[in-house]
Amino acid sequence: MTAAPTATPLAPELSVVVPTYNERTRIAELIASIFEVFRTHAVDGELVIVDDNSPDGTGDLVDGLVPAHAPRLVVVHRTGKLGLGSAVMKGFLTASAPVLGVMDADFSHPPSALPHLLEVLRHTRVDAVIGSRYIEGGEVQNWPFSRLMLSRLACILAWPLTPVRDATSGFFLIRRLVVEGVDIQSGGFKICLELLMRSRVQSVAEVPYVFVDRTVGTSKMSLREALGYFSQLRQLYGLALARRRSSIRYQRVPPPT
Ligand SMILES: Nc1nc2c(ncn2[C@@H]2O[C@H](COP(=O)(O)OP(=O)(O)O)[C@@H](O)[C@H]2O)c(=O)[nH]1
Ligand SMILES: [Mg+2]
Repeated sequence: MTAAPTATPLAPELSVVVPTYNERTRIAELIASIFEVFRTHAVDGELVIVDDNSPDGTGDLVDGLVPAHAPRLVVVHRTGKLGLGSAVMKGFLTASAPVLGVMDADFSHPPSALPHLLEVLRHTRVDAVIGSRYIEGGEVQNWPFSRLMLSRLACILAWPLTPVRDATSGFFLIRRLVVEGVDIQSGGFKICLELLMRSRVQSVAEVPYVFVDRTVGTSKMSLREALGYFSQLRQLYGLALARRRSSIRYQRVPPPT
């Protein structure tokens, strides 16, 4: 008897990268929810979890879920906490779809919004679609006032750099073609802004969504990350000055009705 030839699955249409650090409590629920959204919306989607050796065992837990979703669930293990931005870039390198997405592991970014973001990308031919808290229809729920102010300030400081109102969003889709080979300088939280500035993105759509703060686990945002953002901004302003102007075409798209 000969072994059956191994079927080579077609490449997925969308790869969603989820960076994780100590997200054990809800990661299984999130994975189930994302695959359910893929199934009900007929999206051939891949999920790439990039875990930084979480002390709470998130990586091992996800390893155990791989057989149920193979080959569409992929886990990347890194040796330690190396930063959200570099985790996303590592996930992009591992992902196999022409469209790459990013979302948090804590349900702040609703999996149910993924099909709409993908639809926008399909129908407008833009290079990236950003889920936005800060355009009409977008909202932040349950953040303490201080965190909301910090986030608004971070966005406003980036306004002169791109037309995007929520350039510090952690929820977006981008075409692989425009990020391939791109080097990021900051490994930290604001990977969306970094990619808007350093990738070959020429057109962007911003779509509102409702961000709901995590109900379990703790945020990995820290003073160190906030300070890192200032040095990232300094570098990106330098880049913008050297280029003189941003050439990104911009549009807003309403949420699904
Ligand atoms: N792999 C990896 N993931 C990280 C790191 N820092 C944060 N994350 C993940 O990135 C996402 C965003 O972090 P989160 O704590 O939710 O930040 P917040 O939403 O701004 O409060 C979550 O899924 C975290 O688990 C890191 O250093 N490495
Ligand atoms: Mg979060």
